[in-house]
Amino acid sequence: MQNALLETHLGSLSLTARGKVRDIYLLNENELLFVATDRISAFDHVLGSGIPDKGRILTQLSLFWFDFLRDTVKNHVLTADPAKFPVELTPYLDQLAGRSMVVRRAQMFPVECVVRAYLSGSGWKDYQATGAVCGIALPKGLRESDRLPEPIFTPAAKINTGGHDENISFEDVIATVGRENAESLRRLTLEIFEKASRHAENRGLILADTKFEFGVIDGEIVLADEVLTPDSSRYWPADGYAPGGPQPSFDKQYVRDYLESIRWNKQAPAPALPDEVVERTRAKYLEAFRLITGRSEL
Ligand code: Q0Z
Repeated sequence: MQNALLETHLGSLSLTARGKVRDIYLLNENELLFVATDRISAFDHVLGSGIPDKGRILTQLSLFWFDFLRDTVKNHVLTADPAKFPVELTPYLDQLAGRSMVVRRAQMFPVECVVRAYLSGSGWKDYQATGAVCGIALPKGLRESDRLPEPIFTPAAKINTGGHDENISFEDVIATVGRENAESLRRLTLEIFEKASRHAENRGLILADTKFEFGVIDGEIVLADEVLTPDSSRYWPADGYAPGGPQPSFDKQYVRDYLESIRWNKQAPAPALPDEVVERTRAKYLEAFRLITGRSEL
């Protein structure tokens, strides 16, 4: 097995954004390099160990979904073929191959386009407090992880540096991006989700919710960032789905169980993971990749 890649080092290229697990570099005025590292987060912290191949697996999953959705929405991908990367990247192709894409720089909407088909996470919290999620009233008597009558658009505002995104109403989205964009973002989010969740269901996976990020390139709305990965989505195994409580995470359950077992206080520094937890978690990411793409090789 390869070692995990925890940090990228791309010489003089300038880092535009560093997320918990992804790094974005500026290539030129119109192009960015989007890199998925092998870092893994849990309980809002990046852990001391990475998961070998996680970045490659998630990048190949995003590419699968961009292609799956190509007739529904334009996207930001220019190429994921290292042979077509700009020459400045040649010294770093070993680090980058399989885990990175050259993407078109978009004017990003400052709205997280979340869609939920099941009641979980902050949606469940909001529902318990108010009977609604993002101002959308829901039937009474729903339990945690229940399926909703239909998928709902539950946007969130990005909070910089660490903080959780804040659920906002559709009226708030309109105030931020204008009515026409807000309606386009909602329509695209629900249409993409419908296609993807049907595919997931056919493969034995429940897509409980996911988050899309859109931007504008040449006046057109494009799907950007990562798409429908386990990091941006809640996938649950359909087998064993049992509403009335939280569902086990498809990918991170061994990690969470380990962190609970050692009674980590969820304050930095986050612990490293034992080899067995790393290996089992890697196997779950590979299983998700195989189920979704039907391919067994990256
Ligand atoms: C996405 C993010 C990440 C930290 C900027 N095509 C694009 N054009 C312009 N900006 C972005 C994209 Cl994808 C963009 N993010 C979110 C991703 C690390 C933050 F990998 N920030």
